Amino acid sequence: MKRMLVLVVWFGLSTLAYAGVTGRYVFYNDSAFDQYDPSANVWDDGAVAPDKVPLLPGQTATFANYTSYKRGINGIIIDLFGLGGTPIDSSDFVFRTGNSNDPSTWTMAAAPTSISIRTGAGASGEDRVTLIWPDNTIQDEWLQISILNTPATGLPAPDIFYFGSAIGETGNDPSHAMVTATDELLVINAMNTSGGTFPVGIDSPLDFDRDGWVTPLDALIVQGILCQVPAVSPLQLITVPAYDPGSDDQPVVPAPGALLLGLFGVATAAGWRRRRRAQ
Ligand SMILES: [Ca+2]
Ligand SMILES: [Ca+2]
Ligand SMILES: [Ca+2]
Repeated sequence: MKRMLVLVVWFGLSTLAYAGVTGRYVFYNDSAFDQYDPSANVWDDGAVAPDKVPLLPGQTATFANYTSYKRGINGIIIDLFGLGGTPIDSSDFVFRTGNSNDPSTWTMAAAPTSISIRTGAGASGEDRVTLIWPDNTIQDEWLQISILNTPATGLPAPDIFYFGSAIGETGNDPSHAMVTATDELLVINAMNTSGGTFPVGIDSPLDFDRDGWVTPLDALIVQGILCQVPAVSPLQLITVPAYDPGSDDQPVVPAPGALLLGLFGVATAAGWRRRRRAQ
């Protein structure tokens, strides 16, 4: 009985790690919104794509999960709390790239060239981790990011999310992410309607070089994709695997259940000790 109680306490407390991921963002590194600064620093915050959200386990991709940036995916920002105190490096992550529904078959991606932490710089004061890849090393495919449960991250279990890249895609058809002449026409027609080039915000679906303007250069980016030989394979609107408690490649387990279990274990152990003393 005593051993069982100890086990319950240990299991409950071991899952009580006070750490978690509160933000997962893609940003346009070295864009106009980043002051054209290729390094990781506070400017990156202004280049976070406000209209993009991570694809999470069990979900099917939409235009909200991939970017059209001409440099591909070159910057990811993660907000975490409860970091373990040791430096985070590439061994705290697994990166895979692919374009199918089965990420276990994807290719291991190159580690970021830069992993940096800004303490307290997260959206609500968490620590902000910035990952930077060279331009166009991850493009026209999906990037899976697994933040591992290591002493450095402090996470109780891995956290997994995805962002995609489809350079030159306007998201004009929700049923696919194919870059076609229609995407180029949308840019040209918008300029014709405005009487020429015009300024846009960071969430414009027509500003592929993210210079803050819709110009003929954006139309040329689409044309470049259409003319590539061999042809660029379109990004697939994938459905990624759901949470699987049998795998160690999983998102963070919910804390409330662990908390209750831990408290239950502590209370039961205390009661057991009281009964022992009374005997
Ligand atoms: Ca930057
Ligand atoms: Ca399209
Ligand atoms: Ca532009």
